[in-house]
Amino acid sequence: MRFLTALAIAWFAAASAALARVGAPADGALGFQEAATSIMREVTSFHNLLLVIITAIVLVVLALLLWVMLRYNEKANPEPKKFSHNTLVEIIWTAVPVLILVVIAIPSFQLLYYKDRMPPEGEIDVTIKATGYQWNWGYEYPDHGISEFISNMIPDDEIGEGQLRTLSVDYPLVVPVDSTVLLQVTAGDVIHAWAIPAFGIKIDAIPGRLNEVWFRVDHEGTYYGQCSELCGLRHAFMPIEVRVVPRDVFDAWAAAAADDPDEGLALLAAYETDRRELRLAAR
Ligand SMILES: [Cu+2]
Repeated sequence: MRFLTALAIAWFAAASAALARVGAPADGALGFQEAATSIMREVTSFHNLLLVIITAIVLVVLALLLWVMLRYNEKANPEPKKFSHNTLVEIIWTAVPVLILVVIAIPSFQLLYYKDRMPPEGEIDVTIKATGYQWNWGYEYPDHGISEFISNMIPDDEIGEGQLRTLSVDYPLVVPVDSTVLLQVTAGDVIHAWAIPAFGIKIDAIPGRLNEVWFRVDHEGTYYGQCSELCGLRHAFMPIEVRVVPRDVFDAWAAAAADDPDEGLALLAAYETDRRELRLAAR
């Protein structure tokens, strides 16, 4: 059985060696991280729409300013006119901003409700409960019989190859690719927030309350985020790492982790090693 699992993992590692992505901040980068969910793609396109609107407004105002400064300065226009109202211009400068706000509001509310509406129960593949603590995250998979395991940041002096300082953890959250995940978020002490930029997800973790969010990752890889609600001394050191793996690797991991979390972790490490070796071999 173990041999078969290893074989299956090696095969999936081969299939996915080229596909895996890293969702993490990069030096000197501008803009958002590459979108890994439909939610983040919508966020990005809404952001691009705002960028167009903002640029257009800045250019129009700049042009108006230059026109007034050049055409109506004291030298070019020594005799100023004395009128103080122009009904047409006043209607335009009231109506145009209203129209701009409507153009912004429609996609904004569409996006808000797209994120907010939970998928029907039959479409949810995995349910996870994330609990924020001072200062780490606990993850539980109630439908897979995996009781809570704790995800701690790797200290600076223990960072290994392929790991990122203040982002990598000792036990990542594991989810299958192309599957709908329902994430329930709460906290055990103070308010925290669970956030992954590449997923377009940021949700408060509040003691005594269960918040829900959904996502569906369409690219295999490792995605990083951080606690995003100031929660105390080590707020900056409770990162979130999500490992997105093929469905079969997830199933194998879940079966192993339900017995013993460490066994699940070993399986995950084996998959990662195989994939890295294949990636190196492909170079
Ligand atoms: Cu926190």
